[in-house]
Amino acid sequence: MFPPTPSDKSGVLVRRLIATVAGTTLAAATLAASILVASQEASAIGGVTLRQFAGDRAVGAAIAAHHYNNDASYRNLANTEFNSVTAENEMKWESLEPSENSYNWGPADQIVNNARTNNQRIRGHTLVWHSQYPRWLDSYSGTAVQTRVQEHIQTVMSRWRGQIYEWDVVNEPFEENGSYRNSIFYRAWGGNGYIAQAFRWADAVDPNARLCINDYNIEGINAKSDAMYNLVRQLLQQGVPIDCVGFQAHFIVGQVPSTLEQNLQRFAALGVSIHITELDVRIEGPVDNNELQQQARDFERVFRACWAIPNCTGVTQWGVSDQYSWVDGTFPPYTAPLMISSSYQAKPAYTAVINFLRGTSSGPTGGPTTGGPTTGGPTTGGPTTDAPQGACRVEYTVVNQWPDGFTASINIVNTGSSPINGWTLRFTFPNGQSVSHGWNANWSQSGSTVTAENAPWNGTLPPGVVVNIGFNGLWSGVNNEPTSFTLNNNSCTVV
Ligand code: 9MR
Repeated sequence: MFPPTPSDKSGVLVRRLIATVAGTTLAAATLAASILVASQEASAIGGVTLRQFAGDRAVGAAIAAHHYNNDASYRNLANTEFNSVTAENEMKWESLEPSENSYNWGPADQIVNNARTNNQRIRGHTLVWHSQYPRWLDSYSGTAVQTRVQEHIQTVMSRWRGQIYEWDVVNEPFEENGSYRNSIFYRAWGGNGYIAQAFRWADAVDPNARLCINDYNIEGINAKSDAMYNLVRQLLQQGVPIDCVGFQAHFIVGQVPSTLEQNLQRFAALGVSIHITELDVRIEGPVDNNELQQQARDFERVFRACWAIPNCTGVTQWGVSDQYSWVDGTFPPYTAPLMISSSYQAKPAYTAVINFLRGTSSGPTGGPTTGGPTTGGPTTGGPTTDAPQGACRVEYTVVNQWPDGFTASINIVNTGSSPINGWTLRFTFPNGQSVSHGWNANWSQSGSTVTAENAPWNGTLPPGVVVNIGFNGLWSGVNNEPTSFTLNNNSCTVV
């Protein structure tokens, strides 16, 4: 393992804490200004939905604003089945800034607002990508490109600071053979230095967002995923604030790589989280039932592979239904790559995934009344003061440890009988450890006491629902687990 250096990480911590205060204020102001009502819709597919069994993971979909506006069935399924959304195109640079300094925020804002209304988390996609950047950028080179990339990251991430839980900061940096793509960014920096720089700039803007590098054809072990693995390891070693690797997972039916599980696990073992960001499994038309059954096995396998890894944050499919998938236009005669059909019916893949999720979901009733990581999020006004409410259970797990660093995951369960609205978790490190970067909460530390206040999207904690938070920390000598935790000043059971 190659830990981040302590000096770099403490610098990151100071920046993160300062920016956290600013981000919290902004998020609270935004929330106060909006009246947000959780969706009461029932899914058009059936009585239960994927998101009800997601636990603390994301079951997401890429959303297109114009289909959302024009197609009620699409909108219904987008709202009811998924607890996480990604803008399919609306947050790309060419969409946001088609002419220099002239921004088109409307469609992306709408996706953010709709997601918040429907208690969904939002993945940001994508900041630095060789494709779908505006043509005007091509008139620049060298440091002029660098300046504009910095402005782009700052402007875009600031707009939704505190509202986006994961950002694809860098997208598709590698060629298939594992060499760096010769993009405008690669040329402007004279090498791969743009990647570390983009993460540092992104971290300075929204230190609580999980910052990802995302690519395709890195799902199995091959030259490209080896290159990605080595890059992520080096970035961590250099103290670059990278938190996550996105595996796009654009598959052909029956061709999910045999090394998928092994590959995801080697990345997770680096201490980063992982996300299956753009899953689809295309079939060569005309589609027959055997192929739909194979597609179901492929989908279930990907969910299983993710769910087997504690720091796999979820699976996002690339679209809502087969109706508008990018696949038909790009790979004819391939078609029908998603879990929901073009007529908005559940396909065998949907059934396989919901059965898998039902089988693994925890919680008092198997989970059908809970909304996973997004429960109640946007309707709460952020952390409250420590009003005593409810009892709690906490599970603290060191999921990875290296010579002076570690990653910890904390599950918090409301074991009381009424919802907790706004929460603050406190615990004390026994051996001088420190938090260098946390996620899914606003983190701070004073002496050995650590405080984690709910993020805007997970402030409401219904009875029996688990919320997962985590952090990367530093340790030396001994790294014992904290033995007592309080939630809103109430002692929690520790398991
Ligand atoms: O699905 C997107 C499609 O509508 C766009 O035309 C296309 C343009 O390149 O991008 C598609 O999404 C891509 C994603 O942003 C990055 N990974 C590959 C996806 C499929 O091409």
